[in-house]
Amino acid sequence: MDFFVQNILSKPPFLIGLIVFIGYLLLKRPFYECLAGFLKATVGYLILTVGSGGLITNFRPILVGLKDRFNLDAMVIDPYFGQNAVTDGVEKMFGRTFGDVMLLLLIAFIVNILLVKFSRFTKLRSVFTTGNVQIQQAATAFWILLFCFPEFGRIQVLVVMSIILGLYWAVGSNLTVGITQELTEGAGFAVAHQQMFGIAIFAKLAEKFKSKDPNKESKKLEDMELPGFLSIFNENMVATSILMLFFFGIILLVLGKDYLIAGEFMKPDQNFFFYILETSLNFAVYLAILQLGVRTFVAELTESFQGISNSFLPGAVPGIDIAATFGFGSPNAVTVGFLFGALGQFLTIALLILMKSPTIVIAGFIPLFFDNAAIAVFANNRGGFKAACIFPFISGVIQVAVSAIFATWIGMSQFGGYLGMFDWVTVWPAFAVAMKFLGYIGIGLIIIVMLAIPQLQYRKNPEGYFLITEDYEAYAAKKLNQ
Ligand code: ASC
Repeated sequence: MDFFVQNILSKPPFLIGLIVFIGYLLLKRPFYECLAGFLKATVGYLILTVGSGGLITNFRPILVGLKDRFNLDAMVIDPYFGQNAVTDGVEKMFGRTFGDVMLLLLIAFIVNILLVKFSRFTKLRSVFTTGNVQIQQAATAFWILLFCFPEFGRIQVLVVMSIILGLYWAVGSNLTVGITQELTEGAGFAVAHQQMFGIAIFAKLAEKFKSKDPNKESKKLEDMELPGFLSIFNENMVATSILMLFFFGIILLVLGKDYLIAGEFMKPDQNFFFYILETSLNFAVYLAILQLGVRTFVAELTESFQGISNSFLPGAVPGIDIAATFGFGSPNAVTVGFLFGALGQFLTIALLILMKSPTIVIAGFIPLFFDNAAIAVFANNRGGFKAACIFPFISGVIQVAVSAIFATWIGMSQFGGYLGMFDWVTVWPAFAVAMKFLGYIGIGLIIIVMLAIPQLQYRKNPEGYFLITEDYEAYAAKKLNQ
């Protein structure tokens, strides 16, 4: 069990590879094709993680550098900082450690598969495969639970966490099935990450930006043809490079050459201008790698998963990393979302400082980029350009403001970090309030609301609900005929 969880369940590239392998076996493909599918899926996913990991390791220290540079006593909002804060603080605050993460992951995976197996009743269609983020989420949920129920013993913690986290994973990723199928035109996956409620809500709100007049489509980013010299922004790689040069250029200038050399970001004999140029352009490099990874594995996953959905999980799709959506829709939406998210976050941080908030927040790269870029991708797809600017901005404000308030309330801020991703500044604080003030009734309420969400989704569109995963073309044709 430990072996399976350590090496496969918590390592999405291998889990997805295994799923592809089994899918092809079930489709009765020859063994060498199954093997080739496994390799392409795993290598593709590993390429994606080179892209997203490269972005994270290159740009996170730069943002966090602002904290040291100005000697701020601040909390970083980032899943890894959040996890460290839990590890460090949970013992001091509650005198406890959480050793059951791997067990929890296994229970969650089995429960998730069962919930999807009985989709006739549960209306759940997605299996969460992103174990690396489940580990971070389990850590934060453990803290929240102990904050609400300090008297809980090991078994109680495990039971309540399995139920609430398991429901969050299953219901959250199920919420993204429809919008992701529409974005990818039936690629056959959903999102399993940390902003599932966020993208579902913003995609819904983005519809308000649609023009009522069917002849006047709301402009999407990919439809915009900028004139004159601005036309260079039509090309994604150029647009990303210029905008990031501007964005990180300013931050690196603010940090200053001396700080960067002292912090070993930059070599003493390096030219400052070329250092800024290279660092900023690396953003476009890693984004291109990420998109190559998506292209490599998604086709394999789409095809092979039919083996699984034809036989024992009808109507199901795998839930995968949010970064996979960055290979679809407008590539410029990713950049636009990041920048407007940053605007929202930085303005709110400035407000915290001005208002002398007891907790100051430092922007972390992961919430800044992966949440807000995704929100823009989905908002652009549903509502066009304006939605892709406004919603990431709002998200940025919420990420900072609620993290500051919530992490202070539950006592995590003093340990330097909070997860900070969109669902963890909206859905989970709401869970915490319900459990802290209503106790067991709060737990009951959470369960009822979560179970009701897929039922309500189903009721809104009983004919299309499973058709969208089983036969996307038939679904799209039906929708066009309406
Ligand atoms: C996260 C997290 C990561 C990234 C990655 C994005 O939340 O912990 O490592 O986002 O999953 O591709």
